[in-house]
Amino acid sequence: FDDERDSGVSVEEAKPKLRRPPMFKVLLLNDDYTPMDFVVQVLETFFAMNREKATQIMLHVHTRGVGVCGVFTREIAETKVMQVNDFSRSHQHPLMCTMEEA
Ligand code: NFA
Repeated sequence: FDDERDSGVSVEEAKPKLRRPPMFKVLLLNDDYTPMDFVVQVLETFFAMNREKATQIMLHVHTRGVGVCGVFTREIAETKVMQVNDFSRSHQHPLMCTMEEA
């Protein structure tokens, strides 16, 4: 029982010093060669967007040069970037996906 007694550190009353993890925007960059349909396919496949949302984001990237695909914790964002860039490369499109802290 000796190691079960109250240590003096309150479990119930201590302020839980929990912090939200850093968040990262996953970005898609415009280029002159990647077909619009391919970009829409990427947004549907890797970011779970419906056709309408994917088309809206694709057109935003096309006209503004860059757009946000989603905001994720570091590991998820890194995985998305790798998956999209591998997929684009495997289809020989120059589409570029990057990330930056939100
Ligand atoms: N700009 C590309 C085209 O005209 C389309 C595109 C959109 C590429 C968004 C990359 C990102 N075919």
